[in-house]
Amino acid sequence: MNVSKETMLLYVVTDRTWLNGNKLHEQVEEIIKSGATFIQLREKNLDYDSFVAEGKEIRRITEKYKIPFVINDNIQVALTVGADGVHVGQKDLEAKKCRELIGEDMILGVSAQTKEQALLAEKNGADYIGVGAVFETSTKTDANPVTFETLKEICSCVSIPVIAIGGINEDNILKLKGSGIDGVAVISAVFAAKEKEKAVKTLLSLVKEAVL
Ligand code: TZP
Ligand code: MG
Repeated sequence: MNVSKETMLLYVVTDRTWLNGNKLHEQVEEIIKSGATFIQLREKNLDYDSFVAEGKEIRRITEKYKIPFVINDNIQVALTVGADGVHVGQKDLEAKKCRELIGEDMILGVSAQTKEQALLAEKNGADYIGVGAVFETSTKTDANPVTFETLKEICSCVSIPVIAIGGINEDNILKLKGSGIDGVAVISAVFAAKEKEKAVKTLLSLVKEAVL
């Protein structure tokens, strides 16, 4: 499935760390209403049934607002909840195998840290590439750093959309200008923010400048 470049602008990845007793799907709805263009459900510690239950709630909301919705790593959950696709990293199931399992119509996102990985992912059926960590992040402790030069190189060598991830916030997002990215993926810049609506609106207006 082709993903349109406009939907890649502000890709928000979920995290329960800062929920403070609130419901994840309610926060996701607020984030979408404020302008997020893409949602990824990323759960590292939930059991299968809870993962599916959360996935179904977020499917309902993303459907209502017509926002693409993918599941991190877990194809079984993606298929069960009727998500639009899956996102996998270099240590997860390889892109080629994922594409075989999900078919042609679902979205396949792949993380890449090098030009070679990005080209291979594109060849094997990825619809977009996530590149990072472009800045220092404490959200993913095992993230490998990716330089601006590598990000730029990846953007110029693949023809599918590229989004940057890792430590991106309103203070550094414009440093990505000129790299050729189509959007940014963020976790803490939105989920750790006290005023999520404000955070999303600010990031969305800045990313429009960063992709020019
Ligand atoms: N992959 C590379 S960095 C990262 C992931 C999932 C974490 C991004 O989180 P944050 O809070 O936006 O730095
Ligand atoms: Mg993964």
